[in-house]
Amino acid sequence: MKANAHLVLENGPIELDYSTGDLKGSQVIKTEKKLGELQGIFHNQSAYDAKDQEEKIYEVQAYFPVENGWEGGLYYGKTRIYPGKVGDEYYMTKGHFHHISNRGEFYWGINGEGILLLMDRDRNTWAEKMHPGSLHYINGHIAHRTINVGNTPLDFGACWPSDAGHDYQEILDNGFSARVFEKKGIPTLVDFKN
Ligand code: M6P
Ligand code: ZN
Repeated sequence: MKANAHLVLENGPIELDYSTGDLKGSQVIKTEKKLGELQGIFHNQSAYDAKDQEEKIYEVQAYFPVENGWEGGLYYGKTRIYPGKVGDEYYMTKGHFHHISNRGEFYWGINGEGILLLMDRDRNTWAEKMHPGSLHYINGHIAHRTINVGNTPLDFGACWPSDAGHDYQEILDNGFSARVFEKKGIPTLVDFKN
């Protein structure tokens, strides 16, 4: 019997490399953040100014199967943060709340050693260790930033609602209420609440 066209099995549009988390396929969107695009993010401004502004700090590969803002869809991302520091502060993402604040997100560690910094609307900040296999549920209303505290790239995956959006303003204006510095070779959470 002849197979119906709609019953023929095809590959999906995206393939996932499990060892690196890399996404492959024509629909993968790649973005990168150079140090010069992270103005105001790091604590030590003179150490920031002294560095090569063209250095790549992190890059994101993403799969957006539905239109931005679509209610009920999901987005998928893989981020790589390169190892390094500005002064004693480790390389990290900008960090954000969600534009629709109650939308949650999953993160999971793939390669490298990191810290997930979490902050509520009252500016209470706490942190979780990221490592290969770590899984992190980020509740709605919680700002999230990832930090590479190792000597190798930090790769992590993410999945979030397609209508969540990014709200960077609070972080650009006031930062997180804690930062992670290397102190005597050890990643140390330092309170910046006051
Ligand atoms: C993850 C997801 C993305 C986010 C990226 C980089 O992949 O949370 O939505 O854009 O990390 O983080 P940021 O946008 O804070 O720079
Ligand atoms: Zn998010």
